[in-house]
Amino acid sequence: MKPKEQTSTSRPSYRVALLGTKFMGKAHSQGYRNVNMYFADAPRLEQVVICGRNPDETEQARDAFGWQEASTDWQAVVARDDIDIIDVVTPGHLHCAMAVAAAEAGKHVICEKPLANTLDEARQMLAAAESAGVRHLVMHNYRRVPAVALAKRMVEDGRIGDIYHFRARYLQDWATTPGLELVWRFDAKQAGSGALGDLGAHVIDLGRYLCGEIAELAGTEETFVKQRPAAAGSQEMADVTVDDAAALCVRFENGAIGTIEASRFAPGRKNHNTFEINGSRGSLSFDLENLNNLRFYSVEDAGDVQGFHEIIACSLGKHPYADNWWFDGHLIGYEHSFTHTIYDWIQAVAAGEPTHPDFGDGVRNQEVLDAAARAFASRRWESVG
Ligand code: SOE
Repeated sequence: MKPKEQTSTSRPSYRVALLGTKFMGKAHSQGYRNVNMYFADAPRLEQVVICGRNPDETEQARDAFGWQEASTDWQAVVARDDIDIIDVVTPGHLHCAMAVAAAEAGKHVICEKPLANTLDEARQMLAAAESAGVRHLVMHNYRRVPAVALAKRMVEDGRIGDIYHFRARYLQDWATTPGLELVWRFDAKQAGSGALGDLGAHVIDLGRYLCGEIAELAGTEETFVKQRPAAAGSQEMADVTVDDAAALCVRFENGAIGTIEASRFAPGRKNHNTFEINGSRGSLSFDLENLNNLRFYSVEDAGDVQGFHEIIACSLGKHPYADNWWFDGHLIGYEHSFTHTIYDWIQAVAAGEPTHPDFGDGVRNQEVLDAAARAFASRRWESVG
């Protein structure tokens, strides 16, 4: 086998506007720039306009990320009739206003995770998208890391049997940087929550995707550094108003039990989004810091070779998305998960079909985050939803 060839066919095209210019602006732009190069059957995507607050920074992003225009007026961009898709990659406090305006303007909408800062906002976003009859997606990109998509296929095929455990943690350490100022992720008004919503939302989505709905939970949170410089180099200190870390104990509707952790205070863990699923016929284990690989243990293996297999999930004709990239073993990276997500999304938009995770998944995710906040306060088990 060999990678798919590029075929030039006349295909529908979609004009995109991106609201946001920072880290996620770069990651999403990379996806828009590459989807037509590597996925020959994808509708054409046109990077029309990128929006930001600062004119100079937005112009730099336009030039660097391959957009035709730059704007600092997101409302005007959302109202344009030459835009088909709005992609929201701003801090969480802007998600609801932007996504609702986009839906009401008849645009298909992508939004970064978590969908919103509150359950009420998330429900407003879903209602607006459904009422407008537009397609909607929340960018839980890790579902489309090939090794994770392979894990999903293996669970669905019964390769690990009935699920007993989902054990997951998403650990980073950037917040332990000495003297780090109060960036927006430490401010509840902008971010909603801290590690719980930023990192925990990803793990909650993977738990829902791979193991089913979470029924109830208990948990705790901590803010280890309670004040930070109000701005870089400032002597004035400001309060951190979100969690630095959270730990949950969860029970799934199907009877499985598990643990979910999210922390920005794990020195040495740079982007350590890892899960293990244990079932009646075997186990699966994944680590984003080794994202091409999936580890699989099967009780079917004969005694003398029992052990975790290390699967390199990028083989042509075998693994999700592999045919669109390179020959076996050439590996891919974090950014490819955005390209895969945008590819599946635009295929669904063109076909007039829903794709997941949609805003309904975003609401379910927000219900888990909301239950976690209630559990932190009550110090009791809380139901989800
Ligand atoms: C946090 O640092 C972060 O950028 C998350 O916000 C992203 O969702 C994750 O993919 C990488 O880490």
